[in-house]
Amino acid sequence: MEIGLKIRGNPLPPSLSPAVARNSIGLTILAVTAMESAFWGYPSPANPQQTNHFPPRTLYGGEGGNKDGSGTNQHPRQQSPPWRMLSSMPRASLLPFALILVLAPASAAGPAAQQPKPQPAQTKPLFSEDFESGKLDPNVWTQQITGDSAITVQQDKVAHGKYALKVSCPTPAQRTHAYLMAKDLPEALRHHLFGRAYVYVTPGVPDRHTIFLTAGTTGFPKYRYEEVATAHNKFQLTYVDTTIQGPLGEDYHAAGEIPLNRWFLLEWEFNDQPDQAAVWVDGELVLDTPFIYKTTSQSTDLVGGFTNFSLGFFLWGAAPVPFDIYYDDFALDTHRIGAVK
Ligand SMILES: [Ca+2]
Repeated sequence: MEIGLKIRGNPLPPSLSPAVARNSIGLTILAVTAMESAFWGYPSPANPQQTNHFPPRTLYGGEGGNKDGSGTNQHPRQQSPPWRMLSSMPRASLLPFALILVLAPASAAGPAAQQPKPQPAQTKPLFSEDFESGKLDPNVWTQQITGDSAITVQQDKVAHGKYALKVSCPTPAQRTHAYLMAKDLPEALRHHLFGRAYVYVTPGVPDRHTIFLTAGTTGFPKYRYEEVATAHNKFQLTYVDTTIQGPLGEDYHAAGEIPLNRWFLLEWEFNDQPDQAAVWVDGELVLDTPFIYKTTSQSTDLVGGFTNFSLGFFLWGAAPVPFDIYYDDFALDTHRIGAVK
């Protein structure tokens, strides 16, 4: 304690971090104890086997003395216990040596202690597209467009940076689509994935079932997939199998409301084991639902692996008025990605 107070009373060397200081105080006490031990010959914590010059039971007085309890035959040192004597002159004389022992390793550790801790690297999502190249990489994206629908990378309306994607339905239409499609998704996303995109819908969405994005198998438009869609201005989460004839293997659930004429943060979760999907808007959960194949009650591996992704719009019914949807900062990963940081 005495040494510790002295260290605290003086400015610590810059290299002496709090952790090093704590260790130094401990080492100081240990060093003084060891020196006391060497000097007076009683065991130190570092060397409990050390031979004592005096019988151990008499070191601190309590059980020392004659058999008759008079205590008159104690060794002169025992009459004044060594730790009491060391608390005055001997301990003070040992202090410089103890400080040398303590501060030398602390100084040697200085440069290492000054080095800042390595910060964890910013983890980039497994798949991401911010459109900042100003164009679409044909090695990543293919396009599926019908009618007058269009896909452009533009600068008029962006969530972040200089560019964002625009998909448009410029004239009243029916059963049309404009999809940006990626294939060969990373293996880690094959059965369970999370997505994030900034979305701007204007002036509104068709009242009919309109898909924003899907994750599913190859074979568009005949494929199995989960989707984030809208119908009647609500969000709709759907499992669909368009590979079969007759009634589609479809399970859909709706909730919430599509924000219009402003950027919003759209997040989604697609799970195929078991089948389930969720959607968040601006960080708030809108809908979280399982999917069950209606004819067989199967509820896992309905898709059979997410290998392809579609982003844009797919209109099942009629669009009585034109509409545009902008996307920016699209990303996929194995966990929720959250807002752009
Ligand atoms: Ca951007």
